[in-house]
Amino acid sequence: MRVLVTGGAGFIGSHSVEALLAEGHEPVVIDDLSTGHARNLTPGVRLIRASILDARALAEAIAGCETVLHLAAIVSVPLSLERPLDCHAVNATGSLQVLEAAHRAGVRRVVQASSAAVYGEVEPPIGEFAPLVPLSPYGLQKRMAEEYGRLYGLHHGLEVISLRYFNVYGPRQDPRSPYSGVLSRFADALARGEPTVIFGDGQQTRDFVFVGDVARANLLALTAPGSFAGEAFNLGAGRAISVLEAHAAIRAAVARESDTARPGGAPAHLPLRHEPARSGDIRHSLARVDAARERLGWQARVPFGEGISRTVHHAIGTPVDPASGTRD
Ligand code: UD2
Repeated sequence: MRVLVTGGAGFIGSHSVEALLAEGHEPVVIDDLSTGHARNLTPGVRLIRASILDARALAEAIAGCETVLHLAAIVSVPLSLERPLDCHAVNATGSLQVLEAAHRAGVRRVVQASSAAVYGEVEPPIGEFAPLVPLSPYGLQKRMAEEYGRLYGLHHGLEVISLRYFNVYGPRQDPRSPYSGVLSRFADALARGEPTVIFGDGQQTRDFVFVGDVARANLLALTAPGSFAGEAFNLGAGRAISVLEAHAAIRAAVARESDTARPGGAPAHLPLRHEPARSGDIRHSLARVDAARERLGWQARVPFGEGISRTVHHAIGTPVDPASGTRD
């Protein structure tokens, strides 16, 4: 199956491209490389370097594709508050462009990345039928994309499945932006022996799901037999972990890993600072994951400890790019 992967050179995208290749599919990637990297892609994968807002490039990329995995987005809650128009353009209008291009190209199914942010502050565990009252432009934009997807099903027979990711982590998540996922920031800083910051008391919890599990869910959603038009599924591990617990797990993994890499070389001093809680942060987030298990046959497999080891291994093993200061 030929699959267009928007944002395919990014964090979740590149893992999804690998999962598609491993099953013998043919991914085609459109990515403007705003946060992704061409080096994330397996050599030989076709990359069209363009934004999803470029209708002509999108039409060219989508031609001949049976399905679309739409991941391209500006993925940040705080950034969507600072730059709502830019984020709206990519996350809402861009998603609409992808749906329109898919409809015109006769695509059968679109699987699109949504987010736990569509729920806002809801009593966990959060099921798919919880009220959708997003607290940020980002959550609203993802919700709009879901709703557009439902309408394309209703009016054009395009099957659109929305996957509501919870907190995805793992190798290749960019750690160097202030908006990066907390675990990539901790792994990168602790691997360098740099200070880490916990916003608030650290007792806030998240449902951390490993990127390999998310890539497998994307693949299942693209290929599952049956009809799922307009449906949305939570993707989480179904376990609440506090930021403090995660910090301790990463610190331990860094000490273990540094010792293996350089015996006796574990950083001696790993300072931890507390700062005031980030405005707009939700306190607790935990997914109910029964729907994905029952309908798609998916559940997270990688235990948190193992996911952390792989993330830390990558952070320690990847040289820092001297030009950008970023890791692979
Ligand atoms: C995640 C997603 C976001 C959206 C949202 C849905 C990421 C990067 N963001 O936002 O796109 O889907 O979930 O609810 O996956 N923190 C620290 N120290 C740091 C960085 C963060 O203590 O250096 C805290 C932060 O204040 C928050 C928690 O860690 O309480 C998680 O922060 P995050 O930015 O990784 O993810 P979140 O849950 O805000």
